Amino acid sequence: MDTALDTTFAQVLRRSPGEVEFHQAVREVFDSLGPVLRKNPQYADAAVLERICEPERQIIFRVPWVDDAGRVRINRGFRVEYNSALGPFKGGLRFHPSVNLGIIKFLGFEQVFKNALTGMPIGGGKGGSDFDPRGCSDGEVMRFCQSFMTELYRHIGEYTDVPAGDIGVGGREIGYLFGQYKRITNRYESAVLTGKGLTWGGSLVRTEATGYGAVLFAQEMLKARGESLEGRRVAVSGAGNVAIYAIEKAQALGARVVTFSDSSGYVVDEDGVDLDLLKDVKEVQRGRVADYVDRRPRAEFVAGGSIWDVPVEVALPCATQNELTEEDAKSLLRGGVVAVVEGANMPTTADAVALLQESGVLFAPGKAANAGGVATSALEMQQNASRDSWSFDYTADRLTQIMVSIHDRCAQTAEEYGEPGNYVLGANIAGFQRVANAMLALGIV
Ligand code: NDP
Ligand code: 2IT
Repeated sequence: MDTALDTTFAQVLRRSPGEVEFHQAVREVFDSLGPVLRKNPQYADAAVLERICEPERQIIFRVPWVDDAGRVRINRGFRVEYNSALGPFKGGLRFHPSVNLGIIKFLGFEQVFKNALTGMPIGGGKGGSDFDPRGCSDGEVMRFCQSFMTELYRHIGEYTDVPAGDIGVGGREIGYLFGQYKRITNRYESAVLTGKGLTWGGSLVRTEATGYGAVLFAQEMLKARGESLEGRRVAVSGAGNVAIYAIEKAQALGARVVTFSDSSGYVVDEDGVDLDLLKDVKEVQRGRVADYVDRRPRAEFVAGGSIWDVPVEVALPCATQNELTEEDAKSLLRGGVVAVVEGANMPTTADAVALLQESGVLFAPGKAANAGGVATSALEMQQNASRDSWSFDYTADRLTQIMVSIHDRCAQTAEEYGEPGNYVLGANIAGFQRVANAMLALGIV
């Protein structure tokens, strides 16, 4: 790294000790920025780098709730309002026991650049809680969401900060959160949250958008090399919102998805995933991936182990951070992988990314490839602002245009900086420049 980057990175380490995922996310962006800083001394003069690393506001709060047994439970709530140079803070809420401030900061930091890449008027933020919805009744989830919103409501708003879903937060949770916001504020402020249900302000295609978008990005990347997804063997990790709709789009484009997973193991289905069955298991029954094989005798469930041991040509990590390590990258290379596209946020470790890139594998970073979700959230905000709702096809076309333009922006930027095909560099530089230029224009704030 350059000296300016070194100094700022040392400051990040000093200010945020122990937040390893946050350090990893900053490091990954900084590794791309040397040439931009040399070309643009005005960024250093205005301390853009230091300011971009420091969230504008960080909110941490107690979330008390009562479980079905009448026991009082306490969780910790977070909202990190990272950067609002381009628009209101925008980003999801994650409910998972692993959530802590460092995780939310890494996600918020990534979100700033991702949202910039969409070309839409949205700043970056992220929030969540160490609450574990798994095993909770609907009533418990509702009471938790109501308590969470009883503090969060004062910090958010259509023009201020617009949360959405992430791991553990889907349509059900957004419903309970929106209901409590509406009740407390006595306002039907639709655009305060995105990912809403279709009858109360939600947008068609938002549910599908992240997974669809990641596959559209994969298709563009392959197309740039004169290849396609047609007939490819594909692995998609996870079995949640992003994974399910990545599988759906990959199959629609003629690929054969042979494996998916959750935190207990992975399923191999050589006949290709039966998506109706998977949706029933996950979206209707809220079950585990192992339940899929009970109803699909030819499929196999492998407890533990690594999904990346399954030989495939295209890998889509769609579960969680650091789920694809250097060892996994070696397995993928042995299995003949040609493209890795991140549906999740930072699922690939830094050494794994380096190995894949050195080996000539096409690699798409999450902040570009999974931006379809937040971009469609911005489309939901547009529909809410104009009190309109668009058709599925119109919204899906907008998503496609956005993913193609993110792809092209990353590819062109990489080329401009002398590293054609380096989508990590392209995404980081293009995202950074859009935020940095807005920050320069807005003065020292
Ligand atoms: P969901 O909660 O719907 O699903 C998460 C899935 O990942 C579950 O199947 C979960 O399994 C699995 N998973 C979680 N941790 C692990 C692990 N350690 N090993 C294996 N599997 C694991 O979340 P989403 O699909 O919404 O989010 C997935 C990823 O995509 C996250 O990184 C998120 O930040 C990112 N993302 C999401 C967007 C969205 O619009 N939802 C937009 C952009 C990015 P289990 O049930 O066992 O925990
Ligand atoms: O990581 C992400 O981009 C999301 N979880 C979606 C954020 C959003 O505001 O739709």
